[in-house]
Amino acid sequence: MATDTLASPATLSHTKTRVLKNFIDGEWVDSSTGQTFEDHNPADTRDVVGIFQRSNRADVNAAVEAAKRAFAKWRLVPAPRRAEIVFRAAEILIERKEECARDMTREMGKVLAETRGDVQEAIDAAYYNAGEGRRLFGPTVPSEMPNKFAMAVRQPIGVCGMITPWNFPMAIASWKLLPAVVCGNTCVIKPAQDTPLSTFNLVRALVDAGLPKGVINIVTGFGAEVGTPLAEHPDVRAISLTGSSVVGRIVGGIAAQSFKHCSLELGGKNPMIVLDDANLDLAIEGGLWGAFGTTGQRCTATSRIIVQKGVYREFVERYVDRAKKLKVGNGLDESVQMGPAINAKQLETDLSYVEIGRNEGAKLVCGGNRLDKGEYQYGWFMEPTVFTDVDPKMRIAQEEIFGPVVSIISCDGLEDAIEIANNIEYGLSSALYTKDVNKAFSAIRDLYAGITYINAPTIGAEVHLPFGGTKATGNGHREGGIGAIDFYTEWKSVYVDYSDKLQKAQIDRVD
Ligand code: UN1
Repeated sequence: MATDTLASPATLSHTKTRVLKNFIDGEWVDSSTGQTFEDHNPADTRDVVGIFQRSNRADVNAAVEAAKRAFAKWRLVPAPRRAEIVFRAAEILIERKEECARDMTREMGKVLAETRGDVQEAIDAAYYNAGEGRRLFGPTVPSEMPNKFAMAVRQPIGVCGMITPWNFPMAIASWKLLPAVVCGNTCVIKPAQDTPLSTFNLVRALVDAGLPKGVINIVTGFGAEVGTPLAEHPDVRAISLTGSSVVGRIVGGIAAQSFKHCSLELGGKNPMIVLDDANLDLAIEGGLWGAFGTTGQRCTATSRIIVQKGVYREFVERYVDRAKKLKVGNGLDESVQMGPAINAKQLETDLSYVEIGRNEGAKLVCGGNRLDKGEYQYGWFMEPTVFTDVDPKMRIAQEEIFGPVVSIISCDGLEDAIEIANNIEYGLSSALYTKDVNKAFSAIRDLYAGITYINAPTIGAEVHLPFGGTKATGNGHREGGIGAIDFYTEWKSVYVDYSDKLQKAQIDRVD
């Protein structure tokens, strides 16, 4: 088994087992524990995609130390120069898009078209943030005083810790790392243990583009052993997590102890409303993509479809008919439409909700079973699953499942639909299908969520608009676009008095 180094950047292979060490201060280093863990292909668990370091607090400390040293120099590199490295990384990722996508399908399971999209999202984020290197705008305002200049500049925060999920292994890492480094911060990232390889592929592109040592460090391992020490470390000044609301509560609590900047992107239970006047073909197409794309493993996945009574029956009939025909399998096969669950535990959760839904009295009209025969025998597959006649209060309509299980709920009209949509713990994404512009704009105003789509499903956010949600979906920060720049910088207000005398603000008024 070959151990990867930066000297062999372009030799991604799709059959070998990669052995990857931690990446600290530009060097590949073993974990201080001497232990490793395996990353398995969820479509075929016999395939070991990689062997990674099972790290602990000592490794986190070493990485934070390296990031701290690197920060002393990196913060002084002009932002446009920092951004040029990110721009070059985008060009490198374009060249490596196909191999990165194949690596990602192998470690994460989603179909190739989607992993190409995930890599593309990192490319988009790189171009966007590279552009920000020449902006990083701050206000310059007139002073109340004569001969005095007033402005505010953005300054980097220092060492930032990132904890990323497995469902968008490269895109979400890019949402965090790229604005952070363009703003002049240095980073320690802990990728999800199910999908670390894609983070290495992203960081490899940045290093090949010229990123200096210590600016981004990777420490692999498990939440309690790596994530917690990272969130606790006093020299980590900002922490950004994408994960479950349960983990968010823990990380947020830890971060508060040392007054870290803390950005939490957490769960969702995203509604798609279909009104009587909707283009049903479009709504069915969108509902299938929203619910079963990425095997339902998006925080933005469409997990509740709220359909007005007049079209309910037709929608259900046609939707279920299509859902039954979706081709499930290994995402490396281009004809497959839905891949496996990420791991045994997630599949178990998905199947447990099938039971919960049944027991609650919802009607199981499609799927519900594990697929484990023939081509499926070595993977974590299940059928696309649809419940109808779901009461909005049922657990299957309230709790995030993160799998291919969708609940269809009927409603009387827009007002009723919005009430159902909002009556939930989360507020990430939402969608409405209608041809009525008045209804569309009312829903844009009244759906209490961070994202609303009109005539498109709940997934498909672009990198230059804010991404995040309300209520238990987060703590008010937004990723993407300028929100990320806000998170990774601190304001410094600057007053330059060139009057040559003491001018007392609010007191020496010029009338
Ligand atoms: C997620 O839902 O976990 O908006 C991230 C989307 C993707 C990102 C999703 N661009 O569907």
